Amino acid sequence: MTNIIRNGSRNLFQRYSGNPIFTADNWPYPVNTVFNPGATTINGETLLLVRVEDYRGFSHLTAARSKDGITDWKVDASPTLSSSSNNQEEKWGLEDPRIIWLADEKKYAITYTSFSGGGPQISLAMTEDFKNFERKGTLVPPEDKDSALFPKRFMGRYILMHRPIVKGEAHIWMSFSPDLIHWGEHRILIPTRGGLWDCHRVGLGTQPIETSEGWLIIYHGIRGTAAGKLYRMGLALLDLEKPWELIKRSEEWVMGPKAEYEFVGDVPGVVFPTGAVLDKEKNELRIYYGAADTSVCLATANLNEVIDYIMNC
Ligand code: BMA
Repeated sequence: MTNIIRNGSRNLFQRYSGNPIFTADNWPYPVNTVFNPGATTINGETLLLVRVEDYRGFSHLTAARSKDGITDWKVDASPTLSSSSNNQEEKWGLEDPRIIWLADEKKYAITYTSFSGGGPQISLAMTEDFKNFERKGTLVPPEDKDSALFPKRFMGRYILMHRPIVKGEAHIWMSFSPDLIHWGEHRILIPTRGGLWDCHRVGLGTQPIETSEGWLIIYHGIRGTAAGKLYRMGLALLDLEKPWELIKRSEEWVMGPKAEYEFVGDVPGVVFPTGAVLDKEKNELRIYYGAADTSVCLATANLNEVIDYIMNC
């Protein structure tokens, strides 16, 4: 395979030269794969909550910490958050977490896919330290995936972005709640687009990122091909005060599978962004993503260039 990697639209995102940052081979205990991590910062460090698939095919979440978010990771020696056998809601494991800091509650909120016998659904856990977790149960029932809360309330309401499957269609939806328990006012925010690279399915990628121009949304779009599905990354911008208003959406994908590690693995052709950290000093956006459902990778971008691109595309 060639060493030349095209980065996608305008080379906005650069792959880290040390990718993948995690594989099953450098994990502290035996596992099948590690991928699709949630990301945040805590005590001045970057924390990834990595989805880890065991040899039964069930997933759990394990924390990895690093000072610079790139090197010298310390991974918990055993699973950090896993399903208990008597929890029907999480019977087949926990997947694809997204993390936000809820300043009002002074807690991190982790939304994740809990796999119940009835299918994938969205659950919430709160934590202050990524050691002790308070489970809040299911927010929305199957079939649903790819969710994150916004880090603040809007007109007193929490907002959840998520991706239910309704009549076979897979669009990104938004729902509202006064208390994180009762959800309503469900609406489609980012639909699939016929003919384009995101025609088959779309789903939220990383947690929403607050910028001066609006909430930056990084999402994945899927197109079926003769060789299987391609999972690529696109951008959207939501109004800062009224995030239910879509300001912009990129027509092109901004990163798609090109590197060998994005094509060789359990599910080839997958770039699946799930975590973002903004380095405000460098104005650098670090995106953590799952590659081919097999490894954890990193791509970086200059935030100004990303905003410029989305505002003018
Ligand atoms: C999605 C999710 C992700 C996975 C992706 C590609 O539906 O299940 O966890 O990375 O498919 O297989």
